[in-house]
Amino acid sequence: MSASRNVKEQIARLREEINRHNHLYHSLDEPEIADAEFDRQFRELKSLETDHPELITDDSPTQRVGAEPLAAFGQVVHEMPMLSLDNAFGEDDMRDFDRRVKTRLDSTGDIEYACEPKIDGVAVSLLYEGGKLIRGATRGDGAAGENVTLNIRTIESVPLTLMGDDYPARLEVRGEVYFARSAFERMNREAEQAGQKIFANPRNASAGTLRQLDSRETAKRPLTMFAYSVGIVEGWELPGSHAEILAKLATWGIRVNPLVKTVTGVEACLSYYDEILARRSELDYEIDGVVFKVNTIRDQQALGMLTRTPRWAIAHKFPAEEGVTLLEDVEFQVGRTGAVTPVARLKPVQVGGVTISNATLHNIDEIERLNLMIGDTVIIQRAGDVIPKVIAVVEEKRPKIAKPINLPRSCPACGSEVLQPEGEVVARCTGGLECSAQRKESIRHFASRLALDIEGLGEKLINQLVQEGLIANPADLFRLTEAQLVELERMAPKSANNLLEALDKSKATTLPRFIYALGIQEVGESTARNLAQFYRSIGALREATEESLQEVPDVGPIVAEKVAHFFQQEINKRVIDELLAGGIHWQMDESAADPKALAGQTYVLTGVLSGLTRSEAKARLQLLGAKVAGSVSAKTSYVVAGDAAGSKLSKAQKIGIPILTEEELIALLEQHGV
Ligand code: D41
Repeated sequence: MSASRNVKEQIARLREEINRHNHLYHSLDEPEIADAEFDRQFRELKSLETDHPELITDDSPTQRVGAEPLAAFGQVVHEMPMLSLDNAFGEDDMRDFDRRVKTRLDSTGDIEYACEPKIDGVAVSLLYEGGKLIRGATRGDGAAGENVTLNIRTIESVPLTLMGDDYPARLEVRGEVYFARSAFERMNREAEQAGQKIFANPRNASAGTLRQLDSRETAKRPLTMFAYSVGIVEGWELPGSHAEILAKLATWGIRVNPLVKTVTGVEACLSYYDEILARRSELDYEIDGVVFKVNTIRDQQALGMLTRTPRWAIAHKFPAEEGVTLLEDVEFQVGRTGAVTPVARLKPVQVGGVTISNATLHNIDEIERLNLMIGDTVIIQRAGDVIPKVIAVVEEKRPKIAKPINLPRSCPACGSEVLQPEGEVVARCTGGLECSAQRKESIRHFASRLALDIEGLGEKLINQLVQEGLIANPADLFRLTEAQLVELERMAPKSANNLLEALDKSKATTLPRFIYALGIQEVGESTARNLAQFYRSIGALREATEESLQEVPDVGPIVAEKVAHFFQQEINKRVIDELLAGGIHWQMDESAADPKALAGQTYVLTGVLSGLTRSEAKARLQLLGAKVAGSVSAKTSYVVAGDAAGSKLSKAQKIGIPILTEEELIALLEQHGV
């Protein structure tokens, strides 16, 4: 039966290719092929398997979609207990730890340590037999955890089959499953829009997702994992050091954190800690410290363990970025689309070196969930540079005079009715463009950096212009005169002229920016770009039906409805006509983005980008045929350096790779129409 042998071979070849590209993409962050090519291979495999279901195996990459829901998880008793980590809360603790290690090892020389970021996720154990993933379990209490195999199998960075041919007959990989911050935020945004439950933080989200009884749900959520050690190992002699074990795991396709490093002596550990702390906000995952492990396995064995923690490892924790303070008041702010958002006014408190006096409360449901009252003592959390949030109430400290918090019935800006549609979490002011808050916010959005980028037109000035009745919508901006402007308080003729010039300059824009600037509900920057690519003119977009809109990539029925509705409103039609008549224009190269424009070039993104997310920058570069790699080498064409760029930037400078700023990158992308 040569035909069937042929099919078998074809399936085997496709599986191997798909596994290899999965690994390149998810573990190494260095894709070799475009997503579309990957999807093509995947579809081909799927269709062969549909025609030959007898050839489907458990470890086929098509089998990550989840299975029938379980009634409950089984228990897994860990053959070797999963230990926990002792903590160090400062340099003194770290020096004590190092001293204890040296004394026990009877060593006078500096100790070699393997250093790793401490991922704030969920610890798991993966068991491979004959190179096949046969079981995944949570750590649980260290002695026994839950059998979450079906959920683990959906994680694309976890190989179902190990790569290479020198893996042990039995191998237990231990690691931390987590949510990338970007993926977490996207998921919560989508959940919020769909009126579903949102997670408080990525850690809760990963724990909740791993404990989903319906693995088909888990499959929809992008969990990932970094390995941090091994448990059971049979049929393989361990190498001499922890770092070598991790390096070996990586060769079998297991994802290992690229920031793992070996250093000598406790002072170098402290420098590593400082380095990782400084880079904390640029990482796409949450960490709560760094872990140091005596690198030599023989030394680890000599040191042994206490009841639950090894003597050879320690977690050096970052200072908590949480604070306790009083909730003095809650104000309701009205956004561009009328969303009424509660904001906590706090008694100012220092958290991680920053004074916090406001925190977001998201929506009224969040207030209910927290059971929050004015006058409460609250715990607030500051994560990186995002807006701080209230995470809990200290209910024992609630004063008798604490006041309940109610959604206002009327808009604090315009007095129109505030409505919260059944089943939605967002309450909205019904005043539309009659509402001064919505007007101000929509003009502020129109002028913002990623929209028309009108220099010098900030919040204060917009408030002044709206208050004075000089503008009510974006089109009015372009009718402002010098005579009107100089009448304003604190406006010298020079600044008036600067503003008029900036307005003039902003008229030359791009179609995606213009669409984004309109501030249509649910239309962010990337949707605006998709709409522009699809319709190529504002005229065509204005005429688009809901049906046609749903053919645009990433546009579903909800977004289509909002877009169509927006262009039906008389006021919006008028404003757009006036903007175009007022001289707003752009050039649209007739051809779509050239997928080969940057072919053969490799980009490395580093540091914090502010105007676009990393994944977006990556996607847009890839649309033009560029590769985006995770580390700098002689093959790198350009390094894009955001704020606080670190070692990748210095390496690029050292080997003479050209550096682009974020602005230069955006200009490059726009020049090529993506
Ligand atoms: O990143 C982590 N969360 C992490 C956790 C890490 N990088 N290394 C770890 N190493 C260990 C030992 C030393 C016991 C092998 C760990 C953990 N344990 C751990 N995670 C949860 C409990 C213990």
